[in-house]
Amino acid sequence: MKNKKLKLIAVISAMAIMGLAVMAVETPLTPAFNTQLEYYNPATAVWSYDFDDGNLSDWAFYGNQGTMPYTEEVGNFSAEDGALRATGDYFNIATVNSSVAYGTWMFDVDIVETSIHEIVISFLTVSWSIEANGLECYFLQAITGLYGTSAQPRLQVGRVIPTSDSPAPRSVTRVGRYPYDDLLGWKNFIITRESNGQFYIYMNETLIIGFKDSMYTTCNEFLFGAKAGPAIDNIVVSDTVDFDAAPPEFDPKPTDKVIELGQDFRYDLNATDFSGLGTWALNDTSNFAIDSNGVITNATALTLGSYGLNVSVSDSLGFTNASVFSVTVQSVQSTAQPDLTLFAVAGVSSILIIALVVVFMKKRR
Ligand SMILES: [Ca+2]
Ligand SMILES: [Ca+2]
Repeated sequence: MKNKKLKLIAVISAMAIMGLAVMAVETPLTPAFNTQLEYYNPATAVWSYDFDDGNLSDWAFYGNQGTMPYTEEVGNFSAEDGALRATGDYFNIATVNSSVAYGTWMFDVDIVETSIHEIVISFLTVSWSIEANGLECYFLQAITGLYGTSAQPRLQVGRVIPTSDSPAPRSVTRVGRYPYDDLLGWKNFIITRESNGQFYIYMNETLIIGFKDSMYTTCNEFLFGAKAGPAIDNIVVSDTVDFDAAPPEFDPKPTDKVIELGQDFRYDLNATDFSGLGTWALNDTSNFAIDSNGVITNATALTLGSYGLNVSVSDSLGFTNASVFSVTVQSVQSTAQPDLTLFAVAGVSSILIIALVVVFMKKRR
């Protein structure tokens, strides 16, 4: 467990994987962003285990195998080396009571390759069953080999919801994935969840995945599952967010705007961040200005054309997020108006037809 202030240097390399859920298909892997920080605020743990006394009496062990619905087998774990290590022949599942649904989950995992290439930590489990191995949960999954259609070692995060499907009564939504070639060995994980549902997952204090989900608001169990080999240790769970290395989130994301020539431009942007917002900035300060509340206005009379704006916002720790959008200034005439010409033509045509009909009828008399 880390109980000292982390001192690291920050680099943000790219922004990705925030927000939208991706259904459980093998989509191309997208590098997430690497962020590090100097911010860790240790809290009082709600529960913790370092397994150094070898006592596993609070934990329950299960095992399963095959394809869904899984059959129940004997699961086995040992704490002989001071960590909770899976030792049984089948897929071993260890569970312990946990009521934390918002806050911080910290743990170390010894990532060891197994025949099924998968380690699961259902850190927020509402309910689960042997047959489905997780029914209602948020999970972190370490993939060490061929899994689905990809053998790329990776970390995946997602949500499981129950369904009426058979024989697999659950639906898995992977909300984020992070390719990582050097995945084997002991790795430190920190997961935080804010009251608005925002999750961040860090590996070795580097932000790897973020997503927002509010389906599950309670928790009953913490679950660790693997075939023989992998272990978990130094689990510390608190009900406060103790770690932040994430940049602000735009809320909502800026969108393209259109104004008419001669109009003033005003756009009030918003962003949220657990540690509080720092400063706003714009690329084009000759034509636009942005104030400390994220309100963008024109700094000069805007001429016809399109302006590409890059707006950035930092948090109080210096982590920055940016977004790109455009402001288009169009002439007043180009705004959509009802086409009066067409009505005029239609009107003239109607009069002509009526006139012809009248003439025709007169001739028949
Ligand atoms: Ca230990
Ligand atoms: Ca932050």
